[in-house]
Amino acid sequence: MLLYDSPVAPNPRRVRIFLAEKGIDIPREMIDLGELAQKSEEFTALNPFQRTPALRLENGKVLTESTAICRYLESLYPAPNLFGNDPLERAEIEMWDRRIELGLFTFVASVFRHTHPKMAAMEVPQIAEWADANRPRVLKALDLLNDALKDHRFVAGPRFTIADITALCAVDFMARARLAIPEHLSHVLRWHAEVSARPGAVA
Ligand SMILES: N[C@@H](CCC(=O)N[C@@H](CS)C(=O)NCC(=O)O)C(=O)O
Repeated sequence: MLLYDSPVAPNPRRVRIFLAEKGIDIPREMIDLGELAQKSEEFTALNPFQRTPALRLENGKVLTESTAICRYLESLYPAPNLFGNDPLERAEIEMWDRRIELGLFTFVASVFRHTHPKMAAMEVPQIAEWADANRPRVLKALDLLNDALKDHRFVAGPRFTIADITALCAVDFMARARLAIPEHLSHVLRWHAEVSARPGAVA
């Protein structure tokens, strides 16, 4: 297997943290997004969507989408379990992972991609008003997350899962979009401190 990874990019980081939590290491090739290497002919042949991460398998197939890559790796390396052990837990983790990816990560990414000068070559057209429209959505999503974290220690329940990895990468990505966790969201702050202290968070 070969993982196409990009330093500092938040979606590849999801896979890096997942690998660290599993205690596994797989060979990597760096795709420099700053140099638009994702748009090269060679990488486009692997992933026509021109995004990282991507995982090339022994049989030549290529998986993309962070969650799909992690789900595949979960099947190969089941312990520790990060996707759920029974039908209800699996569904709850999936529910939260999708809520965070579609209802927080995407909003943060829109603010970053539509404001940062370095993103102008990737986000065409860059629309400042779209960033403005997404800032309050980020705050609303964090409010909802704060409410959920009143009742459970981690995003999807009492234990650390893939949903925490997605949420950690989304929340850390906020700094690059010049957004901060509001101070009154004490449960988000408490959760963020705890998950940031895990060894895998440095990935
Ligand atoms: N939904 C995809 C998103 C992948 C994605 O957007 N990756 C970013 C890096 S964080 C990328 O490759 N951007 C390059 C570009 O926009 O041209 C996933 O979960 O893997």
